[in-house]
Amino acid sequence: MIGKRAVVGIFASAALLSFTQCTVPHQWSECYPIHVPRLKQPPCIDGDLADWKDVAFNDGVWDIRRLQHMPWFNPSVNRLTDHGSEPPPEDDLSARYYLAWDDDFLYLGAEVHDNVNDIADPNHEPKRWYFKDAVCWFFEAPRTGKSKSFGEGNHAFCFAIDPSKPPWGAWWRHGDRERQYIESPLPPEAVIYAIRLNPWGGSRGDFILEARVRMASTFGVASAKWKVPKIGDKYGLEIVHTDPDGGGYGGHFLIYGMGDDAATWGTMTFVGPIGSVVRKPE
Ligand SMILES: [Ca+2]
Ligand SMILES: [Ca+2]
Ligand SMILES: [Ca+2]
Repeated sequence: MIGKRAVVGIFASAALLSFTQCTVPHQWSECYPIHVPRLKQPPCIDGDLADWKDVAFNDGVWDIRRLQHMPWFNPSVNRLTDHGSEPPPEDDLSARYYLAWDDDFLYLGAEVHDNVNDIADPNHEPKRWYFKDAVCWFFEAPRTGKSKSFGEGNHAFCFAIDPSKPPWGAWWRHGDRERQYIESPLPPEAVIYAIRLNPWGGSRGDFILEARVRMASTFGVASAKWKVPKIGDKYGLEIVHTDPDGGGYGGHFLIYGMGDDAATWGTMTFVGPIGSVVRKPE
């Protein structure tokens, strides 16, 4: 017979195990499920997410206050820069990120409140998206969970928030069998994207980013083993959002992961279409 003390002990152990899994690097991804819906209709890439955001993955607003409570939070990496005339941290940067898919494309979206649009980089190089305002989605395609810094199967699709769309504006970092890092613009056949600055009329730093990336032209080119995803497949996911706001090496949000090690990233699952949130009639 199991006594009351033993039952309490079992529940305490289960709670401790669950708590541990949710807080230890490399083990938290199951605690933060990312279910990415398939779209029934391809959206128009025009800088307005209204045609798909209600049926995409979105887990609410991210700002530094929320990030502080995440198990992957590292204050030396997840940080915003104070130039002396900054608004409160939550007004320095906050964003919603959207993700969806179909047989051909990943659809990426962001609605961002930022106080300053900053794409001026005194030491500009095409690959230095992380010295500018930029949103970057890191994928491990497919998910292996093996610890490594970066390499085959890892892809980052990075968008500098420059509405003039320079040749380096949509960037692709990836690895293959021989090379850990390959840095190049996303090929024109692989990407369409749109940026709208100040979409709500409140700040010239606010923006909407809408993009689609062709999987066969990126994942499929880098690895002969890659296959078109199907419902139930899993990829690794991390979002890196950089916000220098006039400084040198600026601020970052790292979401679902701790950097270039794919084993620290979240796990996204490809799921079927979802419906919009239904509000209760009055
Ligand atoms: Ca649209
Ligand atoms: Ca900012
Ligand atoms: Ca900014």
